[in-house]
Amino acid sequence: MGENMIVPVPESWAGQGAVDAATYAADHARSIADSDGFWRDQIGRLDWVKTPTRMDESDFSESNFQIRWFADGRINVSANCLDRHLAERGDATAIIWEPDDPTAAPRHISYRALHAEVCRFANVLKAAGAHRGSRVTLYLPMIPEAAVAMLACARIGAIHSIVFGGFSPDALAGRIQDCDSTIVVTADEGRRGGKRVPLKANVDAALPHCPSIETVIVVPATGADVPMRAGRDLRYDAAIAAASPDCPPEAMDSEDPLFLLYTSGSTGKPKGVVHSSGGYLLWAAMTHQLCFDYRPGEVFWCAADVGWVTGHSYIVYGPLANGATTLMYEGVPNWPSAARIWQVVERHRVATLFTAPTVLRSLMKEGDDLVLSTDRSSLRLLGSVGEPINPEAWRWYHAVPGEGRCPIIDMWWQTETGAGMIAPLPGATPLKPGSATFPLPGVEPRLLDGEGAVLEGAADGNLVIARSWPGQMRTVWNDHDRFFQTYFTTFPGYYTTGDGARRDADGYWWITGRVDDVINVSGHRMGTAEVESALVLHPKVAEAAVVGMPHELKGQGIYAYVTLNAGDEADEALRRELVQWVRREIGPIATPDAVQFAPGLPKTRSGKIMRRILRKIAEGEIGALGDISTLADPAVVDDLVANRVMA
Ligand code: 6R9
Repeated sequence: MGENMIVPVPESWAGQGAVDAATYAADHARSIADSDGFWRDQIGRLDWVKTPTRMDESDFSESNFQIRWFADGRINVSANCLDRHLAERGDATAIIWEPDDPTAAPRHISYRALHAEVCRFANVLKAAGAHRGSRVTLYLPMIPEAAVAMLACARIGAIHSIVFGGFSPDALAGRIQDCDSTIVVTADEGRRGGKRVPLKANVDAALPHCPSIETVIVVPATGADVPMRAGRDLRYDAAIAAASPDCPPEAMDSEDPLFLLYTSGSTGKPKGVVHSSGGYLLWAAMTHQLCFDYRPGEVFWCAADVGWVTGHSYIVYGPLANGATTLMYEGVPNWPSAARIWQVVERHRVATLFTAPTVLRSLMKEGDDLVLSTDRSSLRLLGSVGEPINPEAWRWYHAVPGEGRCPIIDMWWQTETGAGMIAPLPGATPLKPGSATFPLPGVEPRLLDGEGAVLEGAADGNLVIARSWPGQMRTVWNDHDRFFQTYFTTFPGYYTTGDGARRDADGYWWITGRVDDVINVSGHRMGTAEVESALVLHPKVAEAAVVGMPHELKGQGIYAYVTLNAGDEADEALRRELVQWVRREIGPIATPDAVQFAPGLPKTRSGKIMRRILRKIAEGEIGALGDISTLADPAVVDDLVANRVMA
């Protein structure tokens, strides 16, 4: 039914959007046929210290591999997000901060005030030794100081690496060690859903393993009394008060890294995805403006965390580059009640809400009354990101919160792509519930079969991208070879996304989910290998295999098969201990939903675990295990099926 249902551009939008259907078609066609000319027109979205004359110089081939855009341009990202807005909208609100506690006062921070604070903090960072190219790790709650710290790094050309506040001390340590950052910016504690997160204590637990760190800057977010180590730890408030508000922006090369962000892949440790200054900012700004039809004065709310790429591009860089008012929410959407998200919309007259399907599914089951008890007349647009949105959630989002009048912008993209790639434009694109619709200008998606042959017309296959775009990641931190191997060798000449997709008879794109060993839990990427490594660190675990399983709210849940060392007893206490163990090793987002003790795992004669079979069992599709004759010991399958865990 989904494929045939078309939701037309609403009356109220006809002729209203910045881009109509004909303009979109012409722009997309030109971006492919005359890429150079198209981008020469787009670079004017930003203020350059030196306007680039060179556009795309990327090449996906092995012999000449490079991703490079606007190479002779010079730019400062913080100046684009702050300074250039001061003359016209210095007193306009840049950030509205909504605190976790609904009875606490929100903050409104003007562009002028944000600019001053960023300059001061940039001077604090400089005094602590940060400079062009050095790495600064940010481990912060959702407070305005997170945006200040990002922009302050950008101002002096230091590279920020944000680590989500839900990650454990070990995960934090690994991400500090990989990039040898010299400074950590954190808070005494974070607040989320009425609970406290001991951020400074986590930093203290991580740092014995991080010799590169010289300075820790601590924002007093809750006022908790945390130990401060003399000579290493500084208080943010005291340092800011003593710093000069004068800090000229550093002129960076377009290709200089702006930030790195660790993300999970199908193998090995998380990769430090490196994004550029010029190309990334242009992509974030352009997609924010086109997809959300941003209009001056409106309140834009991306309800993500700055610890994920969505927060980077659509809480901070895209909106601020466009001079928007961006809402930053400290808490979670369903606390103290499932009405909170809509109460925030009402309180701040939000025009655009951008959230994840997992949030919608959890709110949907609480019924419509909580939504209907709020005034959502300010809403003009609704966005969805992070995972495929199921048509039921889409229709609910559209009909109930959106009152049938707000287009749903289902935007497909990845940490690696910098910002949106496949998404509707609200005034131009008739929608289909569950489809991300069409590629944005500059994006050339293709479908390939398993052998790499291009599929035309209506088809199902591997989603790849045939040419570079400005926001594409430039490398994996410290491992350019891994970058090439991971993304450009499966299908030579293409960027491999790791997602599967279908193109229907009308040309609409439907993302079907990951085709690799990455699972998507509540819109958060998790490498199955990471959870397995955490499990086998436990002294009683001999071997572990982790797969995704369908989960009503989370989209996918984590299903772990665990083989114990000989002599160790499988019982409920150990099961609970292993769940806690993984939470402690990685963080609560990696909490296994099901743990099955297995005397053996299904392996080929060459010793490879056959995950296909494990996935089917976790999914409960035990009638469809396929060919198991190549297994070294087909009998293990009977045991796995018999002892399947219902989560
Ligand atoms: C932005 C972000 C990327 C993976 C991606 C895909 C899934 C994201 C989606 C979507 C279907 C959408 N994904 N948006 N699937 N429709 N609108 O989420 O980045 O954390 O790197 O995850 O998320 O599977 O490959 P990231």
